[in-house]
Amino acid sequence: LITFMGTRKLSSNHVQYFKQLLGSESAVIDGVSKDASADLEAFNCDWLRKYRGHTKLVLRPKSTEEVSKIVKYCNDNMLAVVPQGGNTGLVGGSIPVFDEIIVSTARMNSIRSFDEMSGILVADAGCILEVVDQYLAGRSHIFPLDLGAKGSCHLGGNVSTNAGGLRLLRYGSLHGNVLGVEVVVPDGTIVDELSTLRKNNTGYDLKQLFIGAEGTIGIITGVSILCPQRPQAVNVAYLGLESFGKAQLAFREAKRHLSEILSAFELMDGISQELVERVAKKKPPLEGKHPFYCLIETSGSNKEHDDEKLEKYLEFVLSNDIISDGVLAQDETQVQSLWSWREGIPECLNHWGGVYKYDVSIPLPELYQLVDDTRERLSSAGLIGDDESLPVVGVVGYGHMGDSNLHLNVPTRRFDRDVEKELEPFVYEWIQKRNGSISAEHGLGIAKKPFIGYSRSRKMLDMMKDIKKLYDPNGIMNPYKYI
Ligand code: FAD
Ligand code: 2HG
Ligand code: ZN
Repeated sequence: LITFMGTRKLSSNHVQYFKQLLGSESAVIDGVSKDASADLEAFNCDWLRKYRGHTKLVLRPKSTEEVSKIVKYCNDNMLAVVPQGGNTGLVGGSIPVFDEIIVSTARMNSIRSFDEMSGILVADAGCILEVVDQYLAGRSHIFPLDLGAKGSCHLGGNVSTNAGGLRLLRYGSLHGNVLGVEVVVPDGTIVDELSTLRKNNTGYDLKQLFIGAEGTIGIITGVSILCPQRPQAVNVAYLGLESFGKAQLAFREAKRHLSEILSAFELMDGISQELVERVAKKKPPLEGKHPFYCLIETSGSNKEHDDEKLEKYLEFVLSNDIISDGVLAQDETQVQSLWSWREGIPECLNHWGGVYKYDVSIPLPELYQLVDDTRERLSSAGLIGDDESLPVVGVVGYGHMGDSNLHLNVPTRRFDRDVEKELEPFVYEWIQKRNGSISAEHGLGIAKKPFIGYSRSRKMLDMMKDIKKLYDPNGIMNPYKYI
């Protein structure tokens, strides 16, 4: 195997050091001195089954001090490291490219403190998002981020990817909610910036560098985050619409009628819902078929007020022909069931051989045009159809319409060179022409690294490279990714 330029190959002496350092058997998965391929498999393969690493060593530290000693040793010995959380990332960032050592945060999973007065939580990086949210639910608070992978992803992974998710529209980005981080930087130093202050304008706000850095300049070991009060009333409506133009009107009206209680506005196209129906084999929420669907969620403090506002909104959009049909969840089970038609899309699209994924920001009026143009391109190339011999199952568009963030997904029966050639650089050029972003929320990892120049200027890239060189001069932290 080839190791990173300048970094060294792992030896059994290195492994011995880590075994002594971490003590317990379960803290080291050692594929150097024996065959451990079965145990290493889950760490070497990503959620999309698209990227495959060749690590022979997974380290599972229990404390920040252990992470610090691991990283210092790696830096001193020029050993490359890949931080891994829940391994749900969609750009291959958590998978080693060659045989880098994986440092997993799975065993660092304690909640350190929670202050009910301020809503500020301090927790280890390896806490699972859903577990934390349940903990907060018992204390009348909510985690300000929610996403389909919540049952597996870790807070450290969320912060390192600056995950956006389903309620960014309401609670804002992690750049605003994260108040502090504890990070082990590549020379092994622990940077303790676990501030619990909302305001702190003393110098550069360097913690922001680690939010969305995808493990390229350090390993996040703890986070401090502001959590809102849990809403007492949650309503969900699922709407059928005849065009993307009407979906925009529905969004405009949702902001007007529901302003302060609007907590999600999600878009799903007709094919996304047909594929969920086909794969999950469940009955759709609405009777007829519609070209587009929107999911609206409201979260507020007074059920009666919220019901009234939402009913007025639905009356308005129905009587003005903005929506064709709609259904309102009557209880918590129906809330979950309606959400499953949106949250369940990525998993259902993974049902065939593979999925080409583009996670883009575009000004709202043109958001869906990219899907139409891509579909037309792949059709003209004769690559889409129900015929099993054709590679493409469909061209699907859905996403966080409230944030102008589209997920263009192309599920395929197999990863295929011809499909790839039609999609890239076509999609990236399309985005560049509209000054959009080629990675709105999933990050760069290995998948989008070569395309960063479509969304960032030369000068910005040079500044990013300077930062990487400054903090990680030996290039040991998540090499080959990002920039
Ligand atoms: P991993 O996949 O383990 O790692 C992701 C990156 O962060 C890698 O580069 C890794 O090296 C780095 N990293 C991990 N932990 C650390 C750490 N402690 N310190 C430094 N670097 C670290 N994303 C969204 O933004 N919005 C969504 O709505 C959304 N929905 C999703 C739904 C599904 C079904 C799936 C599978 C993914 C979804 N994602 C979404 C992708 C998203 O990035 C992740 O789910 C999540 O934020 C990653 O967390 P993780 O712990 O799994 O990180
Ligand atoms: C979502 O919003 C996630 O469901 C995943 O960001 C999107 O798989 C995708 O493309
Ligand atoms: Zn998303």
